[in-house]
Amino acid sequence: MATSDDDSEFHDEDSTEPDAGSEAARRDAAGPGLQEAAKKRGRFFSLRKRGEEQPPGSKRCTVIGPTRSGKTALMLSLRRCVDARSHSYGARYVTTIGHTNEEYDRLQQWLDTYFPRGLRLDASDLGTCFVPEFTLRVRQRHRRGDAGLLHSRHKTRFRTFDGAGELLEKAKVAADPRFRECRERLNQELADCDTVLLCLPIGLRINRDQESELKNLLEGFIDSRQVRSLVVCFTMYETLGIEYGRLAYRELANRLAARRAIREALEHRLLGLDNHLEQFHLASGKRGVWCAPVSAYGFIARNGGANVAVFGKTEHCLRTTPADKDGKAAPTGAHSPYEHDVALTDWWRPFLTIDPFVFITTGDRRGTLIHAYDEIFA
Ligand SMILES: Nc1nc2c(ncn2[C@@H]2O[C@H](COP(=O)(O)OP(=O)(O)OP(=O)(O)O)[C@@H](O)[C@H]2O)c(=O)[nH]1
Ligand SMILES: [Mg+2]
Repeated sequence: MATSDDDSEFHDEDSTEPDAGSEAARRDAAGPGLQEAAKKRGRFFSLRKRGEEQPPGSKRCTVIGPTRSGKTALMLSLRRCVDARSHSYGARYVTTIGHTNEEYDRLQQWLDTYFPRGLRLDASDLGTCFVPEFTLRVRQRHRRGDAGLLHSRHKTRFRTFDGAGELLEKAKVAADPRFRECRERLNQELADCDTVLLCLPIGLRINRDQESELKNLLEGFIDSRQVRSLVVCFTMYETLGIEYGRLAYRELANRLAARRAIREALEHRLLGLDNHLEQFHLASGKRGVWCAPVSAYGFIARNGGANVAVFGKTEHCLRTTPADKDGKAAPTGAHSPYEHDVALTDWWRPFLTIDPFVFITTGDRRGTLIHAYDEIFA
């Protein structure tokens, strides 16, 4: 993959902007006048837990995106992406996922249900949402001859949030107390998080109501100082390679192709959002929008083709689908069925789904397909 010369732009440890904890303390000390002013600052401000400090080395990263944009599939694929080293950092960093919480483990268990179905997921229940946590360890690889040199290590505990895209539809949320509860949890996560991972399907248009609520949220992030980075994951990237057959990986796994594809998506299908993304990117030098192409399905190992079968109007499943218990191929449209383990460990290579998290951890995007927002249109 092509290289970008500028790394560590993302890291803002020397930032002069106060964090939520110190901000709250200052506000309390300054009395009601400043508190009033603070209220005007952003719609998430009042939800922020007062004085709450984030433990060092941890990140709160809320995953949002429209219905069926691949949020859950992205989270499901992280471990496999690390294990298969199908990410951009393999040559330089040893990357591992450690400690996980119960909700992350539950997510992993869903693989047992969904992998035999070729990673076709049911639509999320509006009334369920959860906060998977995991620790990402990133250690620079030792190379021969560099004994004695300092090697960088990073360890970040991620707290993420995953809920249904329909939580972005106000009318639906208003209709049921369980939905409202989930939406309140989402609001709370957004108020406390530093990074938002926004999933947008690269080849599809999104529902108008959800798009307009996303715009509202983006306006809130612009006003508030809490969200420092917005990483836009352009999901289902491999679908752009269907027409290339076995050349799909070769055509798409480079910076120029990624930049073109993201620009095309923003200019034609996600037109409603690009203005808001740009405003957030330009709002302060300390904040930024980053664009990362990802695919939970990925490309077929040793073949290069997109690992996707499309059937019906927009239904997708893995092309290399495992046989079900009776030895039959599960979903329509899939390639011939494979033994479960062969499909899982030989053919399934999610594409770069862990990259956004390694980037958030290290601030390093050399050799990746991640672009700063303004590079997309440069
Ligand atoms: N081609 C392709 N399809 C994908 C990919 N990831 C997800 N999908 C498809 O999109 C569907 C929805 O994916 P989910 O991960 O459930 O999407 P979501 O954003 O979590 O959806 P909600 O929770 O209902 O809002 C899946 O059933 C797949 O068919 C991908 O990387 N490539
Ligand atoms: Mg989901």
